[in-house]
Amino acid sequence: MTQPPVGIIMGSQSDWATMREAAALLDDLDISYEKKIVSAHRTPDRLWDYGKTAVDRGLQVIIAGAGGAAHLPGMMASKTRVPVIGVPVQTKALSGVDSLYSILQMPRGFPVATMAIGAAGAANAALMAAGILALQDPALAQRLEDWRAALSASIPDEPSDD
Ligand code: RP5
Repeated sequence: MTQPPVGIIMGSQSDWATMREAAALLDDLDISYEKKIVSAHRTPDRLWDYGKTAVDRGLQVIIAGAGGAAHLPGMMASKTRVPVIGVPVQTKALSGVDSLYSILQMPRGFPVATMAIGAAGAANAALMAAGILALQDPALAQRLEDWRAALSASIPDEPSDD
């Protein structure tokens, strides 16, 4: 089996309801991916191994979602040069602002491309990953162009009362 170019990782099973939005969009664009639970706090050795082997395994983009004290994207960015796109998962206690701030303020040298909180952020993470991969893949570039055009075409000119 060939290595998928995208890794979707998340801190907990509870993040999957959000992160499946990224997976669904990658499916729409016919981009293969792997999905794993990798917790910065509960499975730090798994995080270490994932980051350590990411380049050699051929991963090209990592989408990392976490909530609360959301250290997974930043720690992954510290461990691998594979671009990391961070998704702040919406939390009950602080509505995901905690997740956002935990992911966003990386120190100089170790960037995380931070998306919006929640489902929209997860979907946009997939589109960001697609855009990165499309730089080297003309067929994917065309699929992404088509996807964007279809979205634009679906927006009505005027609001309806329905
Ligand atoms: C984080 O803690 C996870 O990313 C998740 O968003 C949050 C809560 O996890 P659970 O208690 O639902 O497993 O590490």
